Amino acid sequence: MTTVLKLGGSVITDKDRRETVDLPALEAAATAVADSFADGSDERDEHEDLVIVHGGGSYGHFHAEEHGVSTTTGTHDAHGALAIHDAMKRLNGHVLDAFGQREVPTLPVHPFSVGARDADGDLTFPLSSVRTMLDEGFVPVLHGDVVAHAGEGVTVVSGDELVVRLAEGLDADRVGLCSTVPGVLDTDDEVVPEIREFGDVAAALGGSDSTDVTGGMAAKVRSLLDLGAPAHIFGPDGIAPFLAGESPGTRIDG
Ligand code: IP8
Repeated sequence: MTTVLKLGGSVITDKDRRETVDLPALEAAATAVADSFADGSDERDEHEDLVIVHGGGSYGHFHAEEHGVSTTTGTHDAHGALAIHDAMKRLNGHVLDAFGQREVPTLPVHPFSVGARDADGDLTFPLSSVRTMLDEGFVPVLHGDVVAHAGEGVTVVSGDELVVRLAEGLDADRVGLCSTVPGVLDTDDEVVPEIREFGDVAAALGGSDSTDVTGGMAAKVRSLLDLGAPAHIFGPDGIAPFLAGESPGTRIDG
């Protein structure tokens, strides 16, 4: 069983205050994952292989916006690219600390050093380091980042893109996106239990209202509909049930 879990940047940071971790939220997420590992046996039964991805929140997105960099518009300014990457490494350090303190065997994978985009913007992302870490019993932790992009210099790669790449490349069985909301909400703010095509929710999905260069819920739903595996979008309370094999929030299955 291979599980890919994304912790949204707006879950683990205060998205409106520059470089501010939401420590209680990050610690609660790390505890939920640690508890699922410690679930009564030495075997990691429910999610034998777990890969964690986290978003940019008030780290990557502030810097990306300042330097005018998105997933399609790049920069040739190395200082700008490094400002974004370094901010994401700082956030990744906080994430690793929280998981490490709870004995989850997390190790970082920095996408800037692994992936690249071709001139069409398509992402190449070799998975040998992730696969080897999994085989050795570790939990790789990736994050939204910047990558070299043919013809653009450097562009942003979102955590959601990485989730799709990981899910496809690792043939994942379960994909979970932990967001600040309890699922995809309809126009009455009720959680939509299942989405099978984008038209089901197009009217209800607006853009993200905080600084976010990679798109909000609409972009997430579109990318998850393209996956071969069912995906789930849920709030922070959904992490434990998701890792226990339940289906909290919205199930997305194109
Ligand atoms: O929050 C974006 O990742 P996301 C990362 O998953 C940067 O969209 C560098 C803005």
